[in-house]
Amino acid sequence: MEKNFKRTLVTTALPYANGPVHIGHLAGVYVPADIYVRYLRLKGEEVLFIGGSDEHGVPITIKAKAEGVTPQDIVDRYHNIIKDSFGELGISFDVYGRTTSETHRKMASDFFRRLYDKGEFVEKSSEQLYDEQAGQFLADRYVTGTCPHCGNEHAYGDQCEACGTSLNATDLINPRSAITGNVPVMRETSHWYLPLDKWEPRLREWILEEHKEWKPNVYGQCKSWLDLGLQPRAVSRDLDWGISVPVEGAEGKVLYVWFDAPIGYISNTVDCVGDDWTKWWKDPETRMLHFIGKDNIVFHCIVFPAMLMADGTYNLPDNVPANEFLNLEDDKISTSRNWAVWLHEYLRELPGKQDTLRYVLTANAPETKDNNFTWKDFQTRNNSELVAILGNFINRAVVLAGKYYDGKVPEAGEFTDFDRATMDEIARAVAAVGENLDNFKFREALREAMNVARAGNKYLADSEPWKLAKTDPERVGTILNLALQICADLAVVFEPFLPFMSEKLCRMLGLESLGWDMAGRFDLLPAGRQLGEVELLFEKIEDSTVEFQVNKLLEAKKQNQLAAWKPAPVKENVDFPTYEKLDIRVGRVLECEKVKKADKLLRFLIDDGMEKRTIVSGIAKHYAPEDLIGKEVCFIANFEPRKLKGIVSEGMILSAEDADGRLVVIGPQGEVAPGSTVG
Ligand code: B3M
Ligand code: ZN
Repeated sequence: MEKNFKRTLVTTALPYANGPVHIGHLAGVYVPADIYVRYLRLKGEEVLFIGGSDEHGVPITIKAKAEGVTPQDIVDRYHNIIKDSFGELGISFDVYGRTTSETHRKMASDFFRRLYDKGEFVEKSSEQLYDEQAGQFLADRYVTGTCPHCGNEHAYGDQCEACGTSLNATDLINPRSAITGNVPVMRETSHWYLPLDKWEPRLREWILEEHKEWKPNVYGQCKSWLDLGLQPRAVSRDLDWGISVPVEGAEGKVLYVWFDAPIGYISNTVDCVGDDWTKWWKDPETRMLHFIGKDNIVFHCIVFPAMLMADGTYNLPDNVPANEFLNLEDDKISTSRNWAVWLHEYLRELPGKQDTLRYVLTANAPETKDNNFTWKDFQTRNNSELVAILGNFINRAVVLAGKYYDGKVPEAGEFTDFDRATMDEIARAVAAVGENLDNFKFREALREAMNVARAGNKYLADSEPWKLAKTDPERVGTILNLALQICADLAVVFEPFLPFMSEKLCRMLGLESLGWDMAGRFDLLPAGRQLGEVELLFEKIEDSTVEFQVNKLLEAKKQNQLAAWKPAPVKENVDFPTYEKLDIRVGRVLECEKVKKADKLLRFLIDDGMEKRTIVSGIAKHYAPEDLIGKEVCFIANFEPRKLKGIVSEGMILSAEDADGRLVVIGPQGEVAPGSTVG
């Protein structure tokens, strides 16, 4: 529905403060939201950008238990890490709050109480999963089991991450306690339920009829949930971490984290603007957007809107531009497996490279489907796009102005058709940037912004002002004037994407403030303006940087494999005569070489005490042949000969395999004559 709005409220999912944020969070939510907000600000629109940490819920208590500290310790630690790293990446929140604040406790508690007093909840007793050893009820992530929809064996009690279905703990097949691993028992408890079924007709109308413009991935998910039929959802839990249910006799019960967390958007607004908050939440002329990842769609499109409908005085979101997931080096990002690029570590290890990360994550944004981040691609995009196109063009324009015009903006003469064609292409690309941003198409918007730089680069390369300095100085002035105007356009169009670069560029060009209406103009810099000092905008990323990062990931993978490794189970018993049949001996390696066209195989010539025998062994990946020559090895002497790559192998060399899959050849610890038997 097209409406005219006066202002926009932008919220971003509140990350659980049980760990730092990683590139998956950034690409899915925070970078696109920040780009959008910066764009609106450049357009002079009234906008409020809300972020904060989600500090309740089971993920926090599980982490606290694992570390033997309090949940408060956990959220204090991670809230600060997350907040600081967002700030350093230039995510320009107007407020970054937390759901353990007093404002929030009161806001969420009052919200519940209002709905309670209006009779919007249904109180129901039911049998819930209970861990007798831990002495507590199990809900949400305290319980894992098999998803009834897709069969994933590691589904959580609130959601299956494999198929995205939102679940109740009692839906799980073969449930297990995440605290003790025990099979839970059923125990009676009572909770308050929000009857989503009551709101289903309105939700259907509102989403399926009135918001056909939502992204297909969001609209499609909503439709399939609505088509399955909505059930009442419990909004309280038996837990000791959270906001107490404000009803007499509800001791030991807290608000369900997904009830309180979205209210966090409201309380953080209050913390930011005080009494003015109602304008942002209740004035129909305010537009509300939720930026989230795909696993949060149901809560933002169905549960939270139903809460807002039940209250009846709030606006509903106008759009929920949710993204899909980002993978890392072709593997699912995973906090528990440490398969992630953590923002706070990135900022420490690649200082000053915020814009490169913002650029790469936007260029690969998982907007319509899951996407992949690789360090190689990160390097390529930095070196051949940011350095070679954007940085190179700006640097050339400014350096040439330094060389021929003492660092001043030259006077422009008559523009030629060639100049005009460049201007037209830039005006087209700038308009396309805006249009794509309006439609939450950030990748395409970035590509078009880059096209402005491409056009500039091509303009300088084709017009070759350095060749005209002697013969046609006036033309040189025109070319450089236009090139510098294009630089000013770049400062504007890239501000939402690469704010650090844009700020430096503004300093170089003497631009004091930016507005979106400046983009695509060619009169932003007056002739005669003295340019500032030339600053380096982007640096090449060396192979060693990429190698360091890739090795770090490989190390994480190795640690995981080691942690998961278990020795193979012992095989069935054999009796002594069977054992005796095996003839194991010591041999000395006389020759050892790689087998041609077989990258795993080594050919050995072994002195077995009587004669020389050839053995082919699959350990080429683990040894350099020359390192084995002269060594004593153990081998099975009566192993049936077999042909490998055309070579007859007369035996088998023994080696051990460790958790890494590394093979280590087995030999005697002391000196032994070749041919000695082993047993
Ligand atoms: N903390 C889930 C998540 O981080 C949750 C989002 C809350 S948004 C109100 O994926
Ligand atoms: Zn599932």
